Amino acid sequence: MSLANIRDAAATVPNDLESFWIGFTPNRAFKKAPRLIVRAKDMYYYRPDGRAVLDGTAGLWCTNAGHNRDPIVQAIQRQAAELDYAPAFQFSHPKAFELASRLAALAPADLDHVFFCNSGSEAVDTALKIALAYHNVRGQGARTRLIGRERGYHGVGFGGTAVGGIVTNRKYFGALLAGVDHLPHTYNREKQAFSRGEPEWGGHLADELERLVALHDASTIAAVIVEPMAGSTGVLPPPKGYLQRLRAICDKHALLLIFDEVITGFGRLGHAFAAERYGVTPDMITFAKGVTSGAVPMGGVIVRNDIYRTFMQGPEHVAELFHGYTYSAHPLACAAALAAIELYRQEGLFQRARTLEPMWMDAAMGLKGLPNVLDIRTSGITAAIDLSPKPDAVGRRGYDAMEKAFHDHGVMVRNMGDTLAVTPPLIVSESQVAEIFDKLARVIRAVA
Ligand code: PXG
Repeated sequence: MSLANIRDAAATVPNDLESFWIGFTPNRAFKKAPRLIVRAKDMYYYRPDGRAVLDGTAGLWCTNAGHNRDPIVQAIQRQAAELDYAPAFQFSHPKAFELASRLAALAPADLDHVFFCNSGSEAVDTALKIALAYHNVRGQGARTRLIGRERGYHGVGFGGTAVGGIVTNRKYFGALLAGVDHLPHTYNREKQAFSRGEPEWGGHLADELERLVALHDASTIAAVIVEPMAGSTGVLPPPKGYLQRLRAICDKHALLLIFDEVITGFGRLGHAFAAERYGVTPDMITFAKGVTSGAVPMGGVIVRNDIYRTFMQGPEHVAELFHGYTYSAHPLACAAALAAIELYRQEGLFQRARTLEPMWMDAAMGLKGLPNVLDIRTSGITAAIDLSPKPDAVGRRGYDAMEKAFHDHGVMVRNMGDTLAVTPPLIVSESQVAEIFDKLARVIRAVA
């Protein structure tokens, strides 16, 4: 095709629904009845026809400050006009350092050094690579095993998929990483159903780490990675004492403990990080999503001083870590993150999540007793509702509920199979909480 023809073709190509292959989404069903959003403000999304949809999901657990907040919008606009891009390696820009300092101040204890990337998946793979390299640099290169957990979600990179524990995310993709093992998940419906917050039963499951250490020997294990509260699998708050026991076993055997806080960071559980809520300090924290309140892609890893210092050896003209991304600490992301963190601080949104939690929990638990409701779990401003699957179509009831909520009731919730997840922005008002669960009750009756 000549250049002129290409230009003509581009001008006449219809914007149909075929070309875009949407991830983690049933494409054919979506394209029959698209759920399109064209605009957003604060707690609301707006459809092409102008109808408002109450955001019960904070996008994908990320717009914690609400949508299109003026200070964040303005910060991005200013930054785009001032500095579009600076090289991520060998050169840098001031906001990257300013943001790293802000994040180090937010993180607990001596988690004082920040490595930037662009998503939760990259953050996880970065943390796993730092763990392997750390042991290498300190002369324990045989520590190559990584331990994740059943039902864990750590993004879609090969590392994150390997340590993850959601079978559909793993089974199509071959052998993944060698030398990975998994802790058992912490959910037991018989012992835990309708627990208010962190369940009493299950702390002892952390001791399974001792079994894995006995099997593989500590000298072959680099790190353990868990979500403090497992999100994507359907909100599994950690049993009381579980994370403390995991920490103690990691200490005993010099295993690095990584908390994947991509969902739990930035107020979702009422604190800057879940590490603070649970009083357990990991060796690394991965973050993404809420760091910019979803406005620009960004992720990263916060590491403890000792890890950073271990790398700061050797000739000073040689890079200490052979890892990084072209868009690490992108100026637009840094500007958005600085504005989001300032907004969280000014509006006290982490504290607000903490204050709202009892009311939130009561509202969620109000769905108990409705048809097919098998369990409800909450922690911070998150809730998951397990519906019983239709015998002939697992996941159908959940999918129908998500669709009906959006199309018929103007509220966005997400389904993971037959589990519904509700995780609104932290600016949600008490009356909006009531509205979300009121509408969900109607939806749950409609899919009975
Ligand atoms: N770790 C955790 C704990 C996550 O929740 C990732 C890593 C990966 O982040 P990126 O930015 O690469 O997507 C996540 C992402 C859901 C859902 O349905 C959750 C996520 C993403 C998409 C959907 O709960 N979490």
